[in-house]
Amino acid sequence: MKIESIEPILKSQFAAIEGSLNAVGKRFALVVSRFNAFITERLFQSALDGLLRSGANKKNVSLVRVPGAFEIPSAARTLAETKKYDAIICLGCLIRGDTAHYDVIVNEVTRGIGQSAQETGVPHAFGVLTCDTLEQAIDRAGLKMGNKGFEAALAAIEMANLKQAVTDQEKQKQIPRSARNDKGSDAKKSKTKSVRTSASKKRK
Ligand code: INI
Repeated sequence: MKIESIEPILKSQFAAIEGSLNAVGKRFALVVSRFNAFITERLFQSALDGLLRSGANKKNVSLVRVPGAFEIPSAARTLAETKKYDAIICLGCLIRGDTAHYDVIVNEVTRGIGQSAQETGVPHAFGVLTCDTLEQAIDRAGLKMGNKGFEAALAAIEMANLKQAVTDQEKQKQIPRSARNDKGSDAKKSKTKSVRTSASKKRK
């Protein structure tokens, strides 16, 4: 009951800028690690499926393979710096073993991907599984928990479109209102007003 009464208020009072899930014309790079390839291949297939089903063209999708999750951030950064891509999709699989290797790598991978996104301004989707067991990884690569590769692809599309929407809006703000090309602008209104004024003057 409460949710029903809140929803219309939220919709009417908060105009949000959001990225669409339309990938037409967008360019993507996928960085996929080979370690735990049994899992990462499934993440990759599903991410590609998500991109193509959203309208991306295969020609606009690049695939880069790296040895392990640790290598994902530097490859992602190299790709982002080319400025040839609207978003980078990072796919890997870290499974906690008996050694401390997982713990050392996991933070570095997360931080590195985030840092690359923030410093280059190119959206990066985080599709790196961080699991305690192989079973958990399988569940997140197409079984009980969906497929994180697909989710990462959709996040990348949305963020690429969000970036474009914000950039377009800012560009529009730089243009004086009178020169803007939008319907119902002040320019049109003032023109109508001045015509009316001169017409009414003639009548007088
Ligand atoms: N790489 C992974 O992608 N997942 C793992 O679970 C993993 N573990 O646990 O060791 C892993 N290690 C390799 C690492 O990413 C680097 O490729 C390696 O250390 C060489 O730099």
